[in-house]
Amino acid sequence: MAPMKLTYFEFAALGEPLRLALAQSGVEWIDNRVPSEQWPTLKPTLPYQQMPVLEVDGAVIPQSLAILRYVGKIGNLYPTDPIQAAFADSATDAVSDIQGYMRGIIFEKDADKKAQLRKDLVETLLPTWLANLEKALKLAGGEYFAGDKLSIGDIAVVARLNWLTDGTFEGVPSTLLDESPLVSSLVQRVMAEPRIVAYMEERPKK
Ligand SMILES: N[C@@H](CCC(=O)N[C@@H](CS)C(=O)NCC(=O)O)C(=O)O
Repeated sequence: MAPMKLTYFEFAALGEPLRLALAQSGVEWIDNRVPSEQWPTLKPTLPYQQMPVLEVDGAVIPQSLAILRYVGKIGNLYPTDPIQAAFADSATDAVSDIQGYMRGIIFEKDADKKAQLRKDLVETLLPTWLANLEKALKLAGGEYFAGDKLSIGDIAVVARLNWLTDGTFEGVPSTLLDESPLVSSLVQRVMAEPRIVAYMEERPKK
């Protein structure tokens, strides 16, 4: 079987959870990062005319969450127990909620509205979101969102938090996780996984 190929833009957004999950899964994969100038040519060839897509043995899988679950299933990162799988999905879906809001900020053209949306994100939405994640983790035993094992739900949350705190998303303080000890330890635990450490060292620094 040829290595899987993940095709996405060069930035984190919807691609980074998939890259972390692929890295953690241990499968062979190609990190195909498309420069924005090549996008207009590629766009009409893709199933939903959007990225990410994952190519597996000639099949082109669209939609980031479908890809994430697929990688979870083949990479032992998606619980076989339906209830635990639902908890992994809940964490992933909670990430989609905040992603929708962040997308609104990124695409807002009016500078005043953008600043207000950013303020609401940092002062209201993120603290509430983090408090809810903290509760979900506590309920699940404190370490992971789906029982006692790393899943795609943890990876989705951690990838989003990395993006929020690495300085690329303007206005989010580096102290974001100070009031969320369980979430904060989850980030450290996931980012210390040896395969993820290796991916972080090798990935393009851009
Ligand atoms: N629901 C889709 C959304 C994909 C999406 O919005 N992709 C964006 C990048 S984050 C894209 O391809 N934008 C370029 C375009 O639509 O032309 C998913 O989760 O994969």
